[in-house]
Parts: sequence; C-alpha cells; structure tokens
Amino acid sequence: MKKTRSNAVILMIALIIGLSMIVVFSTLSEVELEQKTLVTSSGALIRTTGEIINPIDYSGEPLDFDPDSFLRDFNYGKVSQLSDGTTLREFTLIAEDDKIMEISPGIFFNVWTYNGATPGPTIRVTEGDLIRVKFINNGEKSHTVHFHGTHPAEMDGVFENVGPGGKFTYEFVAGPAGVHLYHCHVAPVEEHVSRGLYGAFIIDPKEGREPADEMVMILNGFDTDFDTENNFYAVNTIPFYHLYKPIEIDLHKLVRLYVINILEFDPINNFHLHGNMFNYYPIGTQSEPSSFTDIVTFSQGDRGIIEFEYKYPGKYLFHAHKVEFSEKGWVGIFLVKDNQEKNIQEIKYGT
Ligand SMILES: [Cu+2]
Repeated sequence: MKKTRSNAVILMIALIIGLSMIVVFSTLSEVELEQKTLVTSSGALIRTTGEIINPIDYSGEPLDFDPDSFLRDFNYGKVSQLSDGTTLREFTLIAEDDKIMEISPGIFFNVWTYNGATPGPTIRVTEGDLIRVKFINNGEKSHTVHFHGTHPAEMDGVFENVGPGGKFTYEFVAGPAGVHLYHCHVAPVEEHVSRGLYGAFIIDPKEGREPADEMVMILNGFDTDFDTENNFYAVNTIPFYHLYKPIEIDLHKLVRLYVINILEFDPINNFHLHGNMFNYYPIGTQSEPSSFTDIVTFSQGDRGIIEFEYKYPGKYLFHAHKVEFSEKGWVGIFLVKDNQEKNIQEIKYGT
C-alpha cells in the first residue's frame, strides 16, 4: 500500500515536471517566434528565418549612398575624338578601403570603394570606343580594376597589382556590346569584392538600342559579421530601399534593366518580376532574347538585360525568389503610373 502511494507521488511529480517543461518550451518558441516576426509599414507580417534587420522605412536622415540617384546614373566619361575618328572616353577610378558607410539605418560597415561608393560609377561606352581609365589607389591595400569584356592581357587588372598610393592606366577598345562589370582582382578576391570594389560596365552596340527607361541593378550583399555568410542582401547596396521608395515607371513604356549579380558567398541569386513577363538577353551580347520569362537565375558575376513593359497600373514586387535573400533586403516595388490617363484628365479638367 505504502509502495503504491509513493509510486503515485513519483508519477505526480514527473507529471508536474513534464507539464512545466512543455510550458517552458512553448513559451520559448513563442519568444523565438516573436523575434523572427516583423511588422512592415503596411501592417503585413513577415516571419523571417533569422538575422533580418528590416529598417521599416527610410523616412529618416538620408544614408551615405542614394540608390535613387545611382539607379539611372550613367557615366559616359570625358569624350574626345582621335584623328582617325575613334571616340576616346576617359574615366578616373579611385580606390579607397577605409570608408565607414551606413548600409542600413543604424548599421555601419567598412566598405571598400571606387570613387567613394559601392557600387562604383556605372561606366558606359559604345562598342569600338577607345577607353582610358586612370586608376589611383588611395587605399592601404593593393587593388586593381579588372574589366569583363575583350582586351589585351596586360589590361586585365589581374597580375599588375597596384599598391597603396600607386597608379595604373587601363586602355583598350571596348567590346563586345553588352552588360559587363568591373571589379578588383587582388587576392583574396572574395574579400575585395564582397567589401564593395565593383561597378557596372555597359557597352552599347554601335547601332544603339530601342529607347527605354534604363536602370542599373547590381545585386549585392554584405557579410557584416565576417563569417563568410551575407547578413544583408540588396539591389544597389541598401536593403529594402525600393520596398519603401518604389521605382516609378510609366504604363506601356519599355523598361530596360541592366542586372549584374556580384553577390559573394552564396552560389546563386535570382530576379523575379511580379504581374508580368520579360525578355531576357544573357550578358546582353545577342540582339535576340534567350527567353520570355518572369524569373532568371544568376551565378556569381553573371548578368544580363531584362526588358518589359506593364499593361496595368499599380504596385508590383520584384525580388529574389530565393526567399531568404528577399527577407533580408533584396526586394523592391515598381510603381506603374498611368501618366497618359493623368494627361487626359489634365486636358479634360484642367487639373
Ligand atoms: Cu582590391
């Protein structure tokens, strides 16, 4: 009888301990869940996989880098004509590696830059132009400029490291037409690239392309805790920026995106467009698109031209379909505006 009673007591104690464990664990998972759930400015819930830091909005002080001005900013260089009729385009790129940049509200990171920014300036030329890039290394480490595209070996920016305070002039005939890139090629290249030493290099075909609303989108990210995994993902450096400051485009107007994936550490990245399909031109070297799609996947250094126009006005997301990346910043909105409708109303009502 005594033994049965003591067994019942032990069972009761075990039950109490078990129940309290369940309570503790369920409370923990709720806390964890809370940490991984954010409310956006629109009130929508985003449950994340981890270390997301969503700034919620960009209404505060402007950051060091302005994605709005970078988006449609093309640098054509100082232009002159040689005696044989060739167009010479001259550029200057200055590398630095001591800049502390606010890459998201309240998040400061030591970026390495060309001309004080990451990405560096978008260099835009025409096929057949002679391009001359004066490179100055104002950093404390060796750096170079390695251009993609065709050029002589000694202009490749790989073996001729430029030390601190050093200079080098890259000169070659631009080709082929397409969307290329430039980046530092000093070892460890992974570090020099992931810190920010890269930019877009667009070579237009001699005959030009159809007029369009053109933009550069460099898919990048930052490993802010140096564990060879990115903590932030973005289009043009600032995570979530175009989610809160949508890119305005016109209804029925051709949009052309020069998209470059420079992301380190992650083997793939991608671009997905909502409510529409686009023509995709890999590397932009062929005049015919390779596909009519709503998603394209890039490996590192991969890039291409995306062309589309919208049939209906409104807000449309564009983002990495690798959801982890979009939840950590690589997401934006196109705001498609019916300006024709507005113009008609202006004529009709004089507003
Ligand atoms: Cu470098």
